[in-house]
Amino acid sequence: MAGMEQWKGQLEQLKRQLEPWKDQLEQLKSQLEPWKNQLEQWLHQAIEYLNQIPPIQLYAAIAVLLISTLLLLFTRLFKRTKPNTIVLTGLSGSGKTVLFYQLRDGSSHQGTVTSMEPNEGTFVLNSESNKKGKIKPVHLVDVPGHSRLWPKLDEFLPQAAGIVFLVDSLEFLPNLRSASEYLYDILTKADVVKKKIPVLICCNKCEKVTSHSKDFIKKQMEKEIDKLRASRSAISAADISNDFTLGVPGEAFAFSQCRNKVTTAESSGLIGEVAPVEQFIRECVKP
Ligand SMILES: Nc1nc2c(ncn2[C@@H]2O[C@H](COP(=O)(O)OP(=O)(O)O)[C@@H](O)[C@H]2O)c(=O)[nH]1
Ligand SMILES: [Mg+2]
Repeated sequence: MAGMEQWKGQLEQLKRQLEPWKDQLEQLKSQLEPWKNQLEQWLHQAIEYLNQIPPIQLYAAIAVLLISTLLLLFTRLFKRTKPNTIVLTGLSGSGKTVLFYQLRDGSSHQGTVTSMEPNEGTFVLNSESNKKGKIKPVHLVDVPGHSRLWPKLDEFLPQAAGIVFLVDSLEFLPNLRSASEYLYDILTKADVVKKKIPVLICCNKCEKVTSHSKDFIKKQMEKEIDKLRASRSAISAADISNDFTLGVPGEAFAFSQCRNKVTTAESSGLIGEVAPVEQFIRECVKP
């Protein structure tokens, strides 16, 4: 019983404390009164105005408003889900790491990095850092092209907006077979085929006079992939290791037969001739 009394007392106290607040609220209410009247008047005017407009015009206006809001929402949603990952890959020694730093910092960081782990970063390209306005950053990953690490590629492909496949155009012929095998595997990946992820075959180290041209490299790789296709389709019947087949049956393989866009370019990460790569990246990830 005593507990109850105490409680009651506390409640009384609280009530007394709230009293001044009540007054203030009352005051605020009276201050808002003229506003309320004004608002009511406006509302009245608005309704009267609306009554004067022919209904068709009114419906049209509402429809336009609705559609534009929906469109806005839709584009927002769409934009957010668009991938911005560019995968930089190719055989070891083709110049991925140098190119990565060249794109990010505008310098090659010669000899400071020898990592088997992917280099990864999200940034605005160095060449764009002086541009005004908001530029969408690119998520660039340097995926080592060692067979043991190929699963790494699968990790990044689902979010890839584009693939830069680096080829060493100095030491091209000794690596032709393995580079073509790697490219073959990329071009037959389900993600790449279904999402039509663009691939840039980037013939790197082009500043050297002894380097091979992109046309030569393209032709040689097409020939090599054509050979691979024949041998692999013989295996595939029993053991399907590739997600998709390449090219048109009965025709010599050409990159133009791929469902995704495959283009070639020449670059030199070492001396910073990377404009074609930057252009490719910006075609895949709109700024
Ligand atoms: N001449 C020349 N050498 C390059 C170029 N890019 C990279 N290299 C050299 O090629 C070697 C391998 O480069 P790196 O970026 O580590 O290749 P990664 O294994 O693909 O990451 C290094 O000795 C680089 O200095 C280039 O554009 N021109
Ligand atoms: Mg590297």
